[in-house]
Amino acid sequence: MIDKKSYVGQLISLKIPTIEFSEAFAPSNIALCKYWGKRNLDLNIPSTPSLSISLGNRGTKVQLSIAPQNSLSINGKCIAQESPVFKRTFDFIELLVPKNIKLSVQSENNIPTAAGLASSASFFAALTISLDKLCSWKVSLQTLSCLARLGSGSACRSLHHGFVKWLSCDDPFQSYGIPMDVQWEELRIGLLIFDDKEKLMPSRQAMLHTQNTSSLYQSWCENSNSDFEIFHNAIEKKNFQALGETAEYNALSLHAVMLSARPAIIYSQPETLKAIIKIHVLRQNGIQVYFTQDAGPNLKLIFLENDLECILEDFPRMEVINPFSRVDNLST
Ligand code: 2P0
Repeated sequence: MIDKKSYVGQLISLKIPTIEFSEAFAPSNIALCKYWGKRNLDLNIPSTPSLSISLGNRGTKVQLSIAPQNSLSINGKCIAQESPVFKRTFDFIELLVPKNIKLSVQSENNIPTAAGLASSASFFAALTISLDKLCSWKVSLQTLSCLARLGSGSACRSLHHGFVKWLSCDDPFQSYGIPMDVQWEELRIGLLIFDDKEKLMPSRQAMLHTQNTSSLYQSWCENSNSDFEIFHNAIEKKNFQALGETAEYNALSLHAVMLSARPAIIYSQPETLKAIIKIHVLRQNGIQVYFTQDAGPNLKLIFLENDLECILEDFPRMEVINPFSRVDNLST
């Protein structure tokens, strides 16, 4: 199997930056069909296909400037050189720019960091686009998606707006985010944030632990493959019920496989379960609302614009996102 450095070498040639400053934005994405496990740890090639929805103008802006030494700030807060986030960021940058180039990286999120809201995905996607601008690689979004994937697997989906699929395959050059040509203007995502603190176990570690210790992991992979097909059809046909039911099923299966790891990984909190029960009661009362949950206690509700008022009665603090509201091209 090809190593990371040779892989990058086949995608871009390392270049001295041509400008002093660059900036780029990338949206957060929420997986409907989840990525949970890798067939290649080094290159972040997933065990199963996944499918996400990008969150329009909610995500991360990254600004890069040439500097005397490397530095990183997130939402105005300076990150210590010894921290894992700093190391992960500059390990990634050093793969993509000559070693003697030092950068100041400033990242601003308009979505809670480390709350299971995929901010590492939007960060590495925005960082990759910004590096492309700084170094004038002038490569395709497909190539940028392959590069962003090395920072964080799910980042390869944040290179695009709307619905994005990411296939699982042996060839690392074929594993990137592919946008679906579907606009679903009425679709809404509601964020229910119960806890925006750093999670107890980072996704990367939890994913590996699940894959290595759960006896249900193989079934999770089989189910994911069939869920992916159902999602694909549901989105193409705009079959909301199939989309919502499969999203809930896939998220609950993700948490079931984590519960079956040894020791178990438990991200849900009492508020999570209370909200899930409320959602089920709403559905019994004829409101078409579903949820998905990632590696954290928070829920993301999935519904259509028509039902917004009713859902807000039960969840008045829900933040509502219209994934298709705006959106410029992310191309460089
Ligand atoms: C996803 N998650 O599909 C799933 C669902 C969390 C739950 O992708 O090791 O931070 O950097 O490739 O991308 C989180 O995993 O993991 C994630 P790495 P990443 O959105």
